[in-house]
Amino acid sequence: MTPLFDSDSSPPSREELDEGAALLRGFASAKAPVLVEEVGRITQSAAFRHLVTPGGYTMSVAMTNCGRVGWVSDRNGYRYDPIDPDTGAPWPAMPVPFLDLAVRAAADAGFANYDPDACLINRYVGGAKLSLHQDRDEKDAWAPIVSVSLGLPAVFLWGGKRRSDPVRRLIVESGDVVVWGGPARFVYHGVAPLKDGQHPLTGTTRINLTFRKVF
Ligand code: MD3
Ligand code: FE
Repeated sequence: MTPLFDSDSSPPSREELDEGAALLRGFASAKAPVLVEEVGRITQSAAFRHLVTPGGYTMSVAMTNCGRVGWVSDRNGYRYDPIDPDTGAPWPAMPVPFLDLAVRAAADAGFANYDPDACLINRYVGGAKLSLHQDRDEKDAWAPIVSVSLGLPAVFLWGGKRRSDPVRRLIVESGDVVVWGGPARFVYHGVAPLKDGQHPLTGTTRINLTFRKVF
């Protein structure tokens, strides 16, 4: 008999974080090994790299993309680009298990017919962090961003619509999915420096998939 859930994890649950924002604990747990395997495949043709911000800082998080466009940054600014600037080739296609998971998670959180064009893949090692920011380069301001956490746990920083708003801290673990759209779409957020550790799926790293509707 196939167990419904891994013996070491709880059944999936949904928590409304805010209007338009839902935390689906364990939603991706059953598919996590397949998702990590697909990340390995993607990075064979589009390797993880440390992007440089327009301010000249090299990001501690390593990134790559799959889908019709990818998020990139350099000294000239941020953009979505159909071409990987490191290879000159289009980004790898979005794997079916990625798309399937993102669409099911969005629907579960109340966003029907989700149709993401991009998936940014972030890799954190101990000490890597993502400073407080808004994701505002996407044309569709209502469609959700779907975030899938894999591997080591992290502390999400969850603020408000203004940078100066108070910030909540939320622990996310492997298999947890956050969907934020509609009124929660432009909330400031980030990730606190990752604590060192070992995870059976991802070793010394945390991987986060963020699905976006760009066009
Ligand atoms: C959004 N990456 O790549 S969600 C990004 O864990 C990015 O790598 C995060 O933000 C990561 O642009 C994924 C983190 C997060 C936490 C709280 C939020 C996003 C949020 C609260 C509101 C809206
Ligand atoms: Fe973000």
